[in-house]
Amino acid sequence: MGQLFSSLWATLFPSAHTYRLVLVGLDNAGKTTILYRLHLGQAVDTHPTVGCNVETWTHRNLTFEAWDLGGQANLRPSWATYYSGTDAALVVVDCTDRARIGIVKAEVAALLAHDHLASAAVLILANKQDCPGAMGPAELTAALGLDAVRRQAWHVQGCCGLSGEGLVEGLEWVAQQVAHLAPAPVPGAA
Ligand code: G3D
Repeated sequence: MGQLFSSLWATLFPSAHTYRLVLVGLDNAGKTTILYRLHLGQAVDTHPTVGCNVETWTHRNLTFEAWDLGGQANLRPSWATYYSGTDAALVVVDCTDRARIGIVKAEVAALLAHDHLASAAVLILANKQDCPGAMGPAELTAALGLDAVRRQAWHVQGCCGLSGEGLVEGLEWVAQQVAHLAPAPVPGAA
């Protein structure tokens, strides 16, 4: 899987552009597990911001900023700093955590309403699909009310952070959405 991701990054995200991705979700959603599974290496920076830690991961021409969405509305203004210039937002959801799905819905609604994310692609990673009773992508789509979302391109991808299943498919969708950002190669250029 590690080898797969190493070669995949270069194909999916051409180096002519620096891609900025944010990865968010409630605590315990599986963000850290997924970042390690993607073989991005160690976090290069951790900066405490008001009420939470923002971790930065870089790999080639990709930058990931990752943090917990805590359900505290007073923290949201500080996230604007990190949303600025974002090409894609990846939201990790623990699909076994039905008790907090209302909080996830409110957080996703706030994220989608953010002006700095108006043109970002939004990938919802429906994580922990290996667990019995986990919400599947269709159930999660309904629970988050995504069918009403028109402003952004969005996609719900079932995945398992532990095995990596579904992550390639999710990233392929992101890559398709942001493909227009890399300048087209000049014909005949070396
Ligand atoms: P976070 O970074 O979003 O807070 P973590 O979440 O990546 O720390 O993951 C929280 C817990 O969920 C971890 O378990 C991790 O192993 C588990 N987890 C992450 N993804 C999956 C998955 O797809 N399936 C299953 N079954 N578990 C997953 P621990 O026990 O270490 O707290």
